[in-house]
Amino acid sequence: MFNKILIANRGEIACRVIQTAHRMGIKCVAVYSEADRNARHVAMADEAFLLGPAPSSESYLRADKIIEICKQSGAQAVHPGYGFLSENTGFAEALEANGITFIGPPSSAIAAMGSKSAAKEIMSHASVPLVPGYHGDDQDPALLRVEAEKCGFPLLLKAVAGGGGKGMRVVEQMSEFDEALTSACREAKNAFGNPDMLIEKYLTQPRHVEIQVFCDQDGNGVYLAERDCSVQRRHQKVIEEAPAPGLPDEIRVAMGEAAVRAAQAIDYVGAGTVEFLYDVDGSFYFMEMNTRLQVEHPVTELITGQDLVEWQLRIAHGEGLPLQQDQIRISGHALEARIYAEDPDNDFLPATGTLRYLRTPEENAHVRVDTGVVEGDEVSVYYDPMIAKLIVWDDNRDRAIARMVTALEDYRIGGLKTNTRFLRHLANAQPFKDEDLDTGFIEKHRELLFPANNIDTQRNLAITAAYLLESQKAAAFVAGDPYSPFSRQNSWRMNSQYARPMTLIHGDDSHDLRILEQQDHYQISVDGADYQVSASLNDDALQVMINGHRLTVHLFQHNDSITLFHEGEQFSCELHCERFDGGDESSEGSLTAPMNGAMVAVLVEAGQKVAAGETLVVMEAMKMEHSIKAPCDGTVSDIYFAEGDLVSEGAQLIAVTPDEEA
Ligand code: MV4
Repeated sequence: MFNKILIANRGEIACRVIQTAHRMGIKCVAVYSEADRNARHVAMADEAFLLGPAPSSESYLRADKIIEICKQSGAQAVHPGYGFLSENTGFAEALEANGITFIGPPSSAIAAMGSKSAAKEIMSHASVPLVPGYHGDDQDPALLRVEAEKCGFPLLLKAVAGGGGKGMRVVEQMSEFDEALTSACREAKNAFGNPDMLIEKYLTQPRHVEIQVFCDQDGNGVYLAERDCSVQRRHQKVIEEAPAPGLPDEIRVAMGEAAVRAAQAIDYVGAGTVEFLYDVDGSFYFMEMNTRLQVEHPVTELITGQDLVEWQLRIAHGEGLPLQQDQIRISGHALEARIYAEDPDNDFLPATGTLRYLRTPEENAHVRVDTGVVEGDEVSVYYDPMIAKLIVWDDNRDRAIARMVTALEDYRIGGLKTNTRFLRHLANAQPFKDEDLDTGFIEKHRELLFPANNIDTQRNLAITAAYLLESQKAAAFVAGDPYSPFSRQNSWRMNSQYARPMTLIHGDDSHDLRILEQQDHYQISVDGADYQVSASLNDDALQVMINGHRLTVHLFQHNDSITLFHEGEQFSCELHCERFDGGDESSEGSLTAPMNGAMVAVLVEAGQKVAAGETLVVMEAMKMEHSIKAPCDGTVSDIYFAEGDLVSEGAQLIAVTPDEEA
């Protein structure tokens, strides 16, 4: 087995490959860009080398530098992951030329699958079912018209050099064909440098079912069941699962055997995926073959109990297939959700920012998190904004879905927008549970998947206020002031008639709260609605009883912004920081503390003459400042607290002798 390999990738897949390699006792070399200097995969590797600046073209795509680092580090093989150089024939060839093993298929196999028409020609000879249509080299428009007539309508024009949904055009009827062909060719020429088209019968409600295949260097091949990746958005997979719901065993076998034939037809070695369009009538047709380990491979691992990266390493090192076909068993059901930094409410625009708060579901036999980030990491513009893959497994699909919904609720991310709420609504949608799956799923169920926010704003504001008060006490306790009224964790409460003000901003609305601290709870008034709230805080979890309803929520605060997480929903608001100039009647002229707080400024000295209304000291609480002013002309006689002291509500802060008394 290899002693040392280099992972020519980043993010979750780099971490994932390192995990398996380390389990097999293989040393790992990571490569990184300047933007990934502190990335998780760099920390996990045994050694790491800087490739260059952040842009992929200057880092992860620099094949020459990667080969140089292999020589420098003594790495015997390279795992390319997916994306970047994973399907780059030049890179595979250059590695082989330098005596370094490419953990993937022969470059000839990658090349063979690079062209849709060439791939289809190979498949047709391997008796792999193809969508009826035309995929010849003759691109004479007159001939294409004849082929279109034969195919029937609706038909699909597909760019031979296209992929991932690019360069496709549906033609409903013959009268549209010429214009569609002209524009499709023009687009393909501009996008791929190749105007050639193939014609296919258009399947209106296909599912995307793909087979995981593995071949060893002796030409043996097996399939490890299938994955259903129909739930996509603009050709980006969103949720993948294995096995494909409702796929009859005989179709599984026929599809798997066709996929193995497809792989063997191109002398494939290693992990590969053969994608099929699965039609409503039970027919299936070759779509394309991916010559890399797919993002969604974990769902196959969970239902087969196999580590596909271990298979890749063993096969790349010359070993035979770890299992024969009749030894491969599938059990249960697995789902994968791709967690992205993106904004579903803004057309899924990629989001960037800092992962200021990151809490992941507990991992166990049912829940797996493949991620390349940790709390505090930046999600940058340079790379795919995937935060993690959340994979769940259970005995059957319904239970697996339930686990996914719960795991998504437990996946809490603060600091940038993510798609977790969308994913939870998708996994929890009845049509998804009913297996109403086809590639148009998301569009078809848009109303369900993008529900309006119906959160209880006032209730959430009251809970947030309780959180702020509890976290302030916890902070005081941690600050080591056991005598501070803030630090009494158990039943500390002031029996006060002073209703402390707090202003919270939610969206464009400002909400003035009034908080009365009672013996064992807060009385919180929000926009006229009254809440009896008792709460206890443990790290980010707030157990709260509000008007008799007990629940647990999680909260995260960054500066003045607080985000509340509950059942997959998020609620954010801002603590309004304002200078509170004694506007409340109870503090008018009073030289006592209007609430618990800290002294932030003592502006006078004992013996100093002061004028009525002059600010003497300033307190701070709940990010608000309160100025204590002279009630009359006079002389400061005593100052009882210094700057930085914590003071209790009602404590005498300063004394002023009025002039008439002097
Ligand atoms: C099709 C099709 C319907 N009929 N071919 C999309 C990307 C590329 N992999 C092939 N694709 C399709 N080819 C015929 N003859 C529908 C799609 C398609 C699709 C396929 C799989 C997963 C998601 C998809 C989303 C839109 C269209």
